[in-house]
Amino acid sequence: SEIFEPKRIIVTGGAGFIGSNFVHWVVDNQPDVHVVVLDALTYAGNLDNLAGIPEERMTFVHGDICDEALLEEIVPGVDAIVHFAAESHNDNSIADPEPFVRTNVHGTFRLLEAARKHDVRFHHISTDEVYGDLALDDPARFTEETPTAEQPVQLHQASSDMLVRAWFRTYGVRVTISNCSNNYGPRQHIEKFIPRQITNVLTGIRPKLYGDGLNVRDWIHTEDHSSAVWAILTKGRLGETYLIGADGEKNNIDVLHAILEGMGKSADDFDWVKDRPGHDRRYAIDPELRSELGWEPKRTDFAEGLKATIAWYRDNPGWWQGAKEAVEAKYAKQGQ
Ligand code: NAD
Ligand code: TDX
Repeated sequence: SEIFEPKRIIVTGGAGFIGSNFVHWVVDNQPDVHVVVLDALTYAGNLDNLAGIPEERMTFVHGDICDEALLEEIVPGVDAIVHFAAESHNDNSIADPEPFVRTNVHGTFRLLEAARKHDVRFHHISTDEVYGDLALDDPARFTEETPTAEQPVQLHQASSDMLVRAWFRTYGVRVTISNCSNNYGPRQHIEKFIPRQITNVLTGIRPKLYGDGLNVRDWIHTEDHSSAVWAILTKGRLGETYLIGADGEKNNIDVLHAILEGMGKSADDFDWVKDRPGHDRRYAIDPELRSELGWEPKRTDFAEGLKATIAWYRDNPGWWQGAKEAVEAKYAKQGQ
């Protein structure tokens, strides 16, 4: 099948965790591509995430994906929009869902309208959590056929996926969707599980484990997510949904033990805290991407990846220290 070769792409949410890792990946691996980052720099966005990228490779636009007039300025003439911008943290969505509906649903709608008007290829970054959760002993994993979930924390993500499918079917917008499992790696916000615990240890706070610690997440290094998105953007079938995963299932307590061990702490050096309401038990991806697009994850050694991630937070205290107190104060208020 034909290979799509975009030369100028908009990356929304490119100052966030996964988006910035994708921008670095494109700059490092696709020398002919110019990236336009569109990011509102919410609490989760950080311009430092794009430090070191030369001007001739990237243009940064500070703005909101819901801003129709701004999209009219920057979308004409680009070949593709790769859409990472979102409210992404489940604990926040339980506490206050409104920004999630605004950015994830209305923002995706605005981008789809701009892509339709200017005939621009659109790739939508979604998440495995739209498929709800699995029992710990379920032999099945999520596939493209798994029905979408019905919990509030997932509905805004599932809704945006439905919009994308509708804009393909009704208006013929050239779309693809990917639903990836849990990412880890450098530049992840310290509200998330792995960076929260690493920076807890670095600041002398005991790590915090929700519930019984047996919830399972399917971990993938963010670099592998980036290469998978590029494979889908350039070789994926239009209208298709692709699940991205790297066979990385682990329960939270095992991940925490690996962090503690890697940082010279004893295995019981942490606190059990209040569980997340409606806490999804297990996410697990059955990736069909490999055979179809020839994509393979490379960073599948979790111990090595975790070690590198711990080193990154240790070596970059200036990146996270300013946010630490407020993040922990917010969690303390929630009993977490
Ligand atoms: P993040 O919270 O680190 O980054 C989100 C970025 O979007 C930030 O830079 C923020 O400033 C920007 N943004 C938010 N609202 C915006 C708006 N209205 N206009 C413009 N920019 C806006 O998120 P992340 O972890 O990088 O996740 C990105 C996407 O990938 C989300 O949809 C998330 O659900 C999905 N995903 C995440 C994971 C994971 O493990 N983190 C796994 C699979 C899928
Ligand atoms: O302090 C903590 N202690 C703890 O036990 C935190 C922050 C989390 N947890 C648990 C909850 C989850 O079982 O760790 C697991 C991972 O939590 P998060 O990092 O919040 O990720 P998760 O809820 O699994 O959501 C992630 O995957 C789906 C991403 O953050 C989402 O953006 C993505 O859509």
